[in-house]
Amino acid sequence: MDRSATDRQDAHGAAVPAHELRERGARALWDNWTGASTVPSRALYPHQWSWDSAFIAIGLRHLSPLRAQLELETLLRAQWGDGRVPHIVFNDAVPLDAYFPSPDFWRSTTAGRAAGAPGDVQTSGIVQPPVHALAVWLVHRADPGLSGARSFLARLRPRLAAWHRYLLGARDAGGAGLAAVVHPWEQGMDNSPCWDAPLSRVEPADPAAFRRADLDHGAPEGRPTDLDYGRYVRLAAEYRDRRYADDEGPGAFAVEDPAFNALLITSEYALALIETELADEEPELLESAAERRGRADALTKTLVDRLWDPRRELFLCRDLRAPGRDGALVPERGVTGLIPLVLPGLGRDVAAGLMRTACGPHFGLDGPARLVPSYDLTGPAFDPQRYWRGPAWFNTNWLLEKGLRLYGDHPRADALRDALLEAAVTSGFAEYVDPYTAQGSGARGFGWTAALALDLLLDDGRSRRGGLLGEEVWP
Ligand code: 9WN
Repeated sequence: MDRSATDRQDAHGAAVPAHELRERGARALWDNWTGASTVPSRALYPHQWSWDSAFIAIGLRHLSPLRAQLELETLLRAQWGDGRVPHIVFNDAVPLDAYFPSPDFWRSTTAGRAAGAPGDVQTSGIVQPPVHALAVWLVHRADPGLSGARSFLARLRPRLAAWHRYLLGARDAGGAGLAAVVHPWEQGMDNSPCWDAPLSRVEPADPAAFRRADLDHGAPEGRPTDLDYGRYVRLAAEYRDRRYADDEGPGAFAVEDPAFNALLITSEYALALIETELADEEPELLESAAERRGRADALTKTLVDRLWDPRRELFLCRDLRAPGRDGALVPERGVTGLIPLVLPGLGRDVAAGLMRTACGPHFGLDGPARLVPSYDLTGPAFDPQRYWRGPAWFNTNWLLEKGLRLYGDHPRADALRDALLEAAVTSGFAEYVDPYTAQGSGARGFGWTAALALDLLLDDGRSRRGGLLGEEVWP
């Protein structure tokens, strides 16, 4: 039975039919729309965030392909000359004290000038996971006629190519081909226990030197600690003071992360599809597309070589600053380690191992968890309330739903889809939920929660058959 046609219950037990869910999701996205892009949350995150916008565009394409295109265009207009896509594009109309770190901390137009930061918009200087080529491709597919008429792909393709070039070049701090993140905010799972060891070497900034705006809106027991914030601030300030240069090597924190690289590989496949689509006009793009696919296949192998832990049957983070020639793997089980399930070239054994881990005691998919937690349910640092240290997030679960389908596990994917839709409604599109009870926390009417719920509800079934880009490698 297609559950999208059946009712779900809201927090008060009232039935919510599918059309009402669509209505509520659309309203949340409208409330967060600022005219050219969407904020994750009006109060807590009142600017444009990079990977949020990519996920939001993936949902928006079902409501308004035009708005979905504008969302991505606005973000990519703020790209720096060296190819990086900043993790925040600031809205000038928002007061400086509404979010920390604000534009006067990042100083992109001055400190970022040598790296090519744009002069007409203020941004941060770090990045977030590269979900953009995937989003651009899916948005194009939602309305190829409109996309063609607006030269959507042709205009964004060079920007996406420069973005990937930056990550695969300047950010290859480990020298093996994978991109490294130089700040926990870059990976997007800010205070994951996976960062505890690499962050412990970072001297925290003086707490008197900054004021946390997040605590004006979020409960302290759900947010990262002051000590973590001190370290985030120190790392970002040092990068800024190095003028955001990558050529002298990374600072105190450099990590090869499984999810970040799996999304980069996925986006390489998506960019190859974009290039193939444009090859009628520019035939040389066919060669580039073939190279890109080859590179994505090879990077998948590198990911397995460098980050797969056969004993834990999970991908781990590689801390490049740990003692040792190649740094060391971080022995923490984070949801980041499951995300490579979206990759078609993993190989049967690795994919089967990942699925066992998702369903076993650490992530509880077949057991006590309603949604996959951000961190090991049995881990010493597990906390069902505190940001990325336990709660379940909608974007990671949406990715896992696609991975399960890619490897042919439709019953589990269907169950996860239902659980996500249910949790989205009952929580009022919460930023994250308790993995056991699905009780919501953080912001409500949160952008990617609404967008990805809409995507699960409204996709045409093609992606439900086989992964993010429609492949099915293991029937
Ligand atoms: C820092 C906007 C962002 C998400 C991140 C999430 C949180 C910011 C913060 O909010 O990070 O970038 O202030 O905590 O961790 O994934 O993109 O929704």
